[in-house]
Amino acid sequence: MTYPTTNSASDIWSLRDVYKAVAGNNWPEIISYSLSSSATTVDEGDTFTVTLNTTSLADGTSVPYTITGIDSTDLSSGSITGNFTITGGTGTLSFTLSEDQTTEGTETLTLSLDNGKDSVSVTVNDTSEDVIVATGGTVTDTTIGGVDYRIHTFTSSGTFDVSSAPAGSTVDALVVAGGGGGGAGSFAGGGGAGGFRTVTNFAITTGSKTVTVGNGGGRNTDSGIQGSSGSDSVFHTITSVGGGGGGSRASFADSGRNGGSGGGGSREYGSPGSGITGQGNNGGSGAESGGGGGGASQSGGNGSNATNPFPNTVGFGGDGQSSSISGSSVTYAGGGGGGGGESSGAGGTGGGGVGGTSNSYGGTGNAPGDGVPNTGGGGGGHGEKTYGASGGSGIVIIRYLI
Ligand SMILES: [Ca+2]
Ligand SMILES: [Ca+2]
Repeated sequence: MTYPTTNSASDIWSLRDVYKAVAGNNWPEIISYSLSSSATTVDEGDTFTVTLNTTSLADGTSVPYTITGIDSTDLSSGSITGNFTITGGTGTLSFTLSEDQTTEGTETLTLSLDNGKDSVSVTVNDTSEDVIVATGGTVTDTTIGGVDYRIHTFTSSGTFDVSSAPAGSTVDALVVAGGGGGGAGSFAGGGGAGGFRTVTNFAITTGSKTVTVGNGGGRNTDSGIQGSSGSDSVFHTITSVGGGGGGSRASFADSGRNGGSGGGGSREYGSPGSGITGQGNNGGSGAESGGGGGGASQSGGNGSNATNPFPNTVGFGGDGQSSSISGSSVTYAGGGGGGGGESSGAGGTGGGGVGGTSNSYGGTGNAPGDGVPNTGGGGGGHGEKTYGASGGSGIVIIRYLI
């Protein structure tokens, strides 16, 4: 038995020294194992490495490990079980998390040596979730009430192409058709708003879905025909009907057209166009002045019977309906105002154009206002024997959870 020489206070024997002194050349090596990770938190898709530092292990030694807390589908490279191979006392393994498009919540991955000597844990953020993947329109992401949405806004026709839709996927959608044009000639009817429809939790599957954004009814320069109706807007199986054109001056054209919302009747007691329940409302009746076009939440106002002063109360355009599908409240689908003499019908909230006035009856001959583009607002009816204003184009907005 050989005792090591001690020469200073710092040269104190360790337990190992004592053991080695007692056991001589037969003492068992004490092997240490220490695991470390290149990251403590990773996202799905990230790669990290785990290093095993050892003492007293020969090159080529295999040290088995097992990962718990995730399963094999969570890794796109690397294995749930396997071995570190030791070189110069160290073994290193690399792991990449799968972008699995599965909603799992945060997970904790723990790699443990099978010999129980050490383990290391890594937090995995659930950054690849079970969501719809789609293209089309203008895409924006927003948080509404703490919930994350992706929004596709179509201001012109296109397609909504769904490349991935997990089972049970749904979308919300707003579909607003083009507004009707106003009637032409003196004291004409306002155009009806485009049909306004919303759907929530609408089931969606993969594939290309048609999106049509209806145009507004065009400017009408012929008082012998009614204002042009707006065109329908479509999302997949959901159709909103274009707004009805306003009645024009001629007795055979003085009725408002039917539509999503109906057009207003013209002077000389033109009858109003009918709206479609669930999409809009009726226009107002014509009297001595024009009726307003119907809006999504309100019928158009009736024209006035007054002839002295002649006529200065005119049918207003019916108000539209607000939607917060985009994350902020926006009003769509207001009716166009009727045309009058001194005054004219106001456009309905939601893009309805104001009616025009006449310079023959105390007015100043103001031109009627067009429906605002991408609101589905109806155009105003004219007070003069000129033209009825155009309806506004529609819009389609689709959103879903991300
Ligand atoms: Ca995962
Ligand atoms: Ca995931």
